[in-house]
Amino acid sequence: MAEQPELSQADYRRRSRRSLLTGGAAAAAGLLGWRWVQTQPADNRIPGVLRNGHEFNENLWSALFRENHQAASFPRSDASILRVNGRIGIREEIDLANWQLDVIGPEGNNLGQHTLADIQALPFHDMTIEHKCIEGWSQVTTWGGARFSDFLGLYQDQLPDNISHVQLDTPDGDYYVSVDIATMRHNQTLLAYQMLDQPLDDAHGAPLRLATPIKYGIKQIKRIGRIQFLQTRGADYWGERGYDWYAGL
Ligand SMILES: Nc1nc2c(c(=O)[nH]1)N[C@H]1C(S)=C(S)[C@@H](COP(=O)(O)O)O[C@H]1N2
Ligand SMILES: [Mo]
Repeated sequence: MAEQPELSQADYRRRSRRSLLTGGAAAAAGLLGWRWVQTQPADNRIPGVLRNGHEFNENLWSALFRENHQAASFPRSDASILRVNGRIGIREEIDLANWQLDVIGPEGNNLGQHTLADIQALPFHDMTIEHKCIEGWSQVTTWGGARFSDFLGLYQDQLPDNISHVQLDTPDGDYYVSVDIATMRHNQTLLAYQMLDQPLDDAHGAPLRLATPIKYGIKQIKRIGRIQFLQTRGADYWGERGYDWYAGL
């Protein structure tokens, strides 16, 4: 079979490589391999993965995600009650007695409802980690709750195996986050109902919020009312407003 007349394209690639890859993108693409970058859908000969802004971040960082990587733990004596930041979706008073968690499948189908007692029946885990806000502050605190992976276990049999994201919404739908499934499965990702061994107060997201040291605070939704398993990236309040969708640490 005759060789493809690829010379000029290879030439082009060699020459354009340096100009396309700059800064962090260069370092990360180096790790992934140029070949991988080249196999991503291209437009105008610029590999899609280098073109798509925030999507680039998500594809790239999730490809580099190390499943067993553990974020640093801190001594409990370093922990304090977090400053309150962000009240979108939690401004109205919450009726804790009537709160429930709705669980929805990828087609919008109802999969289940839970009380807080259901979540508390899952194995308890706590962690003292650093909470990082994208606005530039961080603080060490202690979270207690159930691993999302254990919660996911309740639904595994009912879900297709190509679930890629989980979307979590406040009961009023005003705040919502979409988080990649690898992060949600990580053993430091909790459905938290305690801070410093006490039940969450309203301002910190009572009765249930997300807590994970591998994402910025923007993803750590307070007062979860609804969880949906998705086969595509879902809606994300700050992602839709120009912040990094992946928001990984
Ligand atoms: N419902 C809801 N959850 C939210 C927010 C918000 O505005 N509404 N802000 C996020 C941001 S930016 C941060 S830093 C953390 C802050 O959590 P804290 O108030 O418990 O410190 O909550 C996150 N979760
Ligand atoms: Mo934040």
